[in-house]
Amino acid sequence: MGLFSKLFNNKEKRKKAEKYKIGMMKTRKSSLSSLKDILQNSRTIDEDLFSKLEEIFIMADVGVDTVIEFIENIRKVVKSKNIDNPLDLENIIVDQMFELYLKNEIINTNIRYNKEGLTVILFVGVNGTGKTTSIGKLAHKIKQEGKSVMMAAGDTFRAGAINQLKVFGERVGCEVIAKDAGSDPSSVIFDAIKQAKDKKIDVLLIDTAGRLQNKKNLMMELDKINRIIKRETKSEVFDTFLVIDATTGQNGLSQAEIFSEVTDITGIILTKLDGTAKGGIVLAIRNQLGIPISFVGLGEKLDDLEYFDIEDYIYGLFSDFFE
Ligand SMILES: Nc1nc2c(ncn2[C@@H]2O[C@H](COP(=O)(O)OP(=O)(O)OP(=O)(O)O)[C@@H](O)[C@H]2O)c(=O)[nH]1
Ligand SMILES: [Mg+2]
Repeated sequence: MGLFSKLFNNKEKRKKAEKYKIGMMKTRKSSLSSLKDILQNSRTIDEDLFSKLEEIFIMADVGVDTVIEFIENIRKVVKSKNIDNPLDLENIIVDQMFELYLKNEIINTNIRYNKEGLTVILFVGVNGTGKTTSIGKLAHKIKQEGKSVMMAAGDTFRAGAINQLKVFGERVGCEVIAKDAGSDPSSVIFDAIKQAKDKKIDVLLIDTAGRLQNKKNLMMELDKINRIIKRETKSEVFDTFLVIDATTGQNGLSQAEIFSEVTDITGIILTKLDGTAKGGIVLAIRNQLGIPISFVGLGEKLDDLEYFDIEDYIYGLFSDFFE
């Protein structure tokens, strides 16, 4: 039994990972569905088998460079342990994926709470990735954890966006600070921080507009917002979460590169992992960007946002192996 299988031999752990198992069904049942069959129907571990494995993980959007490294690691283990039964690869694949993710550094996916007072979290990302929905979900989660939350409608571009946030505010039961459409986002943010501080709110979640203007404008707008947050909270430390839609695959990675160039991204919220067969994108993000994934969206309901957890994620990818 591999290290990872041992870990998931535990009922409690499986229960905790259940959301990932359900949410990642598309990836498991399409991109990775042939994995088990291929291992069962291969008689030896040879180049043909390795190239089939490579193809499967590339299909799942793990990213070519990452897949090459991953397969190479599997090859090494097979060689050093003299493994010749293809079925033994199940455990090796799972354990090596775990190692690939954990190499180098410890990943802190928690919110950086400001111990001195108000914690501010800014949400950025292109159109339709799920910023507003994720704010609603995160507000719900933070409230459930016993903290008070407020939202700021910093997406003043469309009236619809402001209303959407207000609806989330009602559902979650928290106040939403908003001005009319067309107002300066910075002035909404300024007001929201003031009110949140006056009311001794623990966490303020700030929505922003998703249109990806040219890089220079984006940079100027985010600079201005960052300055206001730092000045009004008297703190240099706050989280900026970049929201990426998992269904956009490698395109999401380029968005992350652009945003990283214009502002300091502290974490990624990867949404719609439930809606894609290419859930391997998590590993590509990890390997190519080096920005931690803080949360994943696993559905449209209010409680479908989970802290990113690599063990649960790998269980979501390979739970068929454990059955
Ligand atoms: N299945 C699924 N749908 C999601 C998830 N997160 C967001 N969505 C859906 O994605 C759509 C867009 O979400 P929004 O929150 O409006 O996206 P946005 O980034 O705020 O969009 P703009 O304000 O237009 O920039 C909505 O229909 C959401 O329900 C998720 O994790 N899973
Ligand atoms: Mg929005």
